[in-house]
Amino acid sequence: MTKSGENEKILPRAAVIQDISGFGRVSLTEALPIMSAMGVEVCPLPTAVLSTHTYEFKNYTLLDMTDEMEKIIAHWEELGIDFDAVYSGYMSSARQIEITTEFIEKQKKKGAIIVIDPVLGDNALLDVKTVYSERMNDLIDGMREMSRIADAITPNLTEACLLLDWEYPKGPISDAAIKELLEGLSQKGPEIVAITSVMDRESSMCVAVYDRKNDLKCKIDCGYVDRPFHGTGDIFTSVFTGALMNKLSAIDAANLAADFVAEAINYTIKYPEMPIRHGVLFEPVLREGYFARTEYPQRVKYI
Ligand code: PXL
Repeated sequence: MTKSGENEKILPRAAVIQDISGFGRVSLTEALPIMSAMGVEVCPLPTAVLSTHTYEFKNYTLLDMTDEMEKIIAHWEELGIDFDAVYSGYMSSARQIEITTEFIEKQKKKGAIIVIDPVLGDNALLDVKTVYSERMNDLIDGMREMSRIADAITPNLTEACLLLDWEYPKGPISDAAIKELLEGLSQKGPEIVAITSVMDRESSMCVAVYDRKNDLKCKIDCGYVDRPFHGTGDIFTSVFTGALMNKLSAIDAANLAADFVAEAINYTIKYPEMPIRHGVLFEPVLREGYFARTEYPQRVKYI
């Protein structure tokens, strides 16, 4: 087949750059089924292969794919494959961030939309002290730099604070503080910022979204369940990216992503015996044909 033949697309195509963890529902084991169900052709570029994710599991195996990533990209380039979107998540070395940045810069020039989830940590998880593992401390500067070239970023509140060098707030945060965070992150480059896991009142969680081009800021209500959930950031960014690729606006895409996560959480809380580290039950939401529905709840409140 010719180069241009390889690049012919029936569906929108995304390169998804993150780890594959065999057990525990994160990263590619979420992005692949979810984005496929949204009608996206997903091309995984694995950053690492793990036996499980790194939260609460001991003795997990981790095969770093840094060297392989360059070879995979070289082959894709040789074939002339281009992408409508690049979504990057968990990285296992600073060098990987450089490789990913170079790839993203080339794809962005060719018109790809760039979504970066600067995966680093989550204070909402009881015993994760800001970063998922010591290794993540070496990645903060790289994530800060790479986030600049994104069209959209999806940090959780911990990562938003790490990117801006803010102290993690101990309690609920005001709309004024939320706006400052959104603007601070957007000033660094991305036109769209969605911050997940934001507690805006006692017993109330939201996703805060800034669409700079349309000068819109909003909070998307996530409801509240008094326990942490794992792997929900990756689910959020998968749905969000798939929705942007299907031409939804930033705020509609974030509304859909938050609603999908809320449905997965509703299934999960039916099984209180399920450990946090097993993630959330998103599979039944897919089985029900979530993305074939014609209407979704509106959770948006402009600020
Ligand atoms: O969901 C974030 C994530 C992704 N990948 C790996 C992780 C985590 C968080 O624990 O350990 C390997």
